[in-house]
Formats: sequence, C-alpha cells, structure tokens
Amino acid sequence: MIKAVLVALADRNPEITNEHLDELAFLAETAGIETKQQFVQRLETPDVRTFVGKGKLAEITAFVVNHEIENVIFDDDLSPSQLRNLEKELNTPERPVKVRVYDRSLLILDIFSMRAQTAQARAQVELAMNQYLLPRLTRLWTHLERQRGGTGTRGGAGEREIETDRRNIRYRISLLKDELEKIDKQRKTQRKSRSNIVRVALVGYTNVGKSTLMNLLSKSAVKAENKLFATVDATVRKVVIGDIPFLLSDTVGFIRKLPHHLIESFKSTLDEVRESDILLHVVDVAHPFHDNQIEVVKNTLTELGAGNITTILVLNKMDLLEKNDQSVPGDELKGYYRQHGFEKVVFISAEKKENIKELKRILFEEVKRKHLMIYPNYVAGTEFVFSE
Ligand SMILES: Nc1nc2c(ncn2[C@@H]2O[C@H](COP(=O)(O)OP(=O)(O)OP(=O)(O)O)[C@@H](O)[C@H]2O)c(=O)[nH]1
Ligand SMILES: [Mg+2]
Repeated sequence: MIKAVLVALADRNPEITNEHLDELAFLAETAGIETKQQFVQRLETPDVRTFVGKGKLAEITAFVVNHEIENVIFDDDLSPSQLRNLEKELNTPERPVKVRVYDRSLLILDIFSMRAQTAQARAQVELAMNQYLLPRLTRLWTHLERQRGGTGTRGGAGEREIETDRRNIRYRISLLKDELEKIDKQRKTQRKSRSNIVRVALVGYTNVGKSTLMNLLSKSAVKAENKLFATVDATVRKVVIGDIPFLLSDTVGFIRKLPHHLIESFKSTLDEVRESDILLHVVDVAHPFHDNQIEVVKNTLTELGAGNITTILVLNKMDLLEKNDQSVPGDELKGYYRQHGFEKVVFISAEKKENIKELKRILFEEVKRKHLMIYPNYVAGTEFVFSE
C-alpha cells in the first residue's frame, strides 16, 4: 500500500480534531492509501505560503524522509500556490521517494474517479477533476500526474508545455460540458415521462446504509460496502408499498467539505434529489458525531435547492446501539430530532431488517399523500398489510 501522513488543523474540541483525522484516514484507506502518522497544526489562521507553520513543516519533512512516505494529505483545501510551495519543500533532488501533496478535494476526486461507472458519472468526475487541475498545473505537478498515469494531462518541461497543457484541459472541459448537456437532456425527457409517479430519494452522509436500504426496499443489488462513496452513480427502481407504486433512487452520499467542483458537475445526477417528492434522510445513528453529519446533509440539501422537500429521518444501524449498550432508542430521542425540525422519525436496522415495517408504514402515508395530489380520484379503500 502507498503510505501517507495526514495533516489537520486543530479544532477547539480535540475530539472533533480526532474525528476529522479519522474520517480523512478512512478516505485515504478507501483510495488505497495507508496512514502512517497524523499531524495537528495549532494555528489560528493557516500559513499563506505553506498552510502549516515552519516548525510543523520541518517536523513533517523529517518524518516523510525517515519513513519514505509518498503522500502528504491535508484535511483542508490548499490554494494552488500552497500546493506548489509544499511540493517544492517536500521534494529535494537527494530524496529517494517523490512526495505528492494531496488536499481533501483531490483525495475525494480520486475516489470518485475510481468509483464512477456510468458514462454520465465518469464525465462528471472528469470535468470536476480538470477544473480542479487547471489552476494547479506546474512543472512538478504535471510530472507527478504523468507518473501516476493521471488524468489526461501531459508532462512537460517548460512553461510553453504547461501552456499547451492548459489549452488541452480547457478544450477537454468544453467537450465534457457538451457531453454532459446531451446526457442531461435525455435524462430530463426520461424524468418527464415519470412525472405521473411519486418519487422518493435516499439521501445522507456517506457510508450510513443508503444502498443497503435501497436493496432491502427494492430488492435490487446496488453495491453496499464499508467504504466511503461506495455509490457514485444514481440508481432508480420502482417500488410498491401497499398498492401504490413509487420510484426510489439511490445516489452519491455527502461528506463535510464536499469539493465545490464536484457538487457543480454532479448537479444533473443530484437533480434526482432536487426533483423528489419525499426524501429518506438516512443517518448512521451509531456514529459518535452523527448530529454533525445530519447538519452537513441538511446544508448540502439546501445548497442543492432541496431543503424544503418532505423528509423522513431514518436513524439506521440501531443494532449497533443495542450492541454497544448505548441508550436504547425511544420516544425521548425521537423528540430530540423533532425539536430539530424532523417531524417523521424512525429507528431501523437495514442490515438486521429491524423495524422496517414501521418505516414502510410512515413512508406509505407520505407516498399516499403525494399520490393523491397526482391522482385526486384515487380511493384508498383497503387496509394495507405490510410484510417485513
Ligand atoms: N450494523 C449495521 N451495519 C449496516 C446497517 N446498514 C448498513 N450497514 C453497513 O454500513 C456500510 C455502508 O452501507 P452502504 O449501504 O454501502 O452505505 P451508503 O450510505 O450507500 O454508502 P455510500 O454509497 O458509500 O455513500 C456497509 O458495510 C453496510 O453493511 C445496519 O443497519 N447495521
Ligand atoms: Mg451507497
């Protein structure tokens, strides 16, 4: 495995600093990178030139040299010049290993490009990657890009080659935008033809169990695994509960500081969320900072223009709570979430198939309400019996 050290800014709360570092290590692991050491920078404002201060940089450099580390990963985004300066400082001719500097956005972009399956997702990731790279082309950078078999940039020796690279990237960006526009048009037509059916979208932080729940409710086989961003593509399935059909969609999860370019280029995939009638906001209730994750998801939804959609809060992985002997989820906790603006709250375990009947009941009520708006003459005449 490739080795890395992580660098994060200290939060006032050391537990939060640790959580940020753990999440970054999980991201790195997902990208196939092993974390060897973590560094915390206690600075009010990051250094303009190198993000970390002189002393910290010397400390990091010493460790990187002694342990032949290939990657230094920052939890925050670095400006193009910070990135350049850091790569210069960490790489001297006498070093046996080339050190590569990642910031959070690049790491997430890398994972997305590993995951993307459909033509649409691949074009979206490549667009975001090119937009990220454009202002960051340097001699060293292009060289490293070539080394890792990179993203379409050609290594070159001089400013002129870099200028050529820039032109190529700009050209590629415009091609990708055209391609995505075409795909988007087709998708819009598809979505229009489905306007007579209620649409439900699974949303939530990454790795909370959205795909597991998708598979359970729709009996499909979306990949679910203990990795961040297992799902990058969008999947839509028809589901029937009671006697009412609706469309259920599963798509990319959110994370704190999701790269802006990614959100931008994934806009059309995320239309699936924005145009939904109901959101199932899935939460990993066993995660110690799931409240923060809920906030991140809420803010991202607002940013996408999906902040006002009817939402059911699905507190998943309750089996882990029981296992850890933490407070058994009850009405008290539900009350807490209601205070935070969630009217519909349900605890489930998608993996252990616990309380799914209750989720289906709540979901059915909401689907029925929306269905009646499309078909006012629909008569719900039967008592519906749900099976688990
Ligand atoms: N213990 C427990 N584990 C669960 C439960 N639901 C899902 N998981 C596990 O959590 C991990 C993530 O599940 P996914 O369904 O892939 O999560 P996701 O939200 O789709 O994740 P991304 O697509 O990566 O954003 C997997 O290892 C699942 O097996 C649950 O109710 N209990
Ligand atoms: Mg998933």
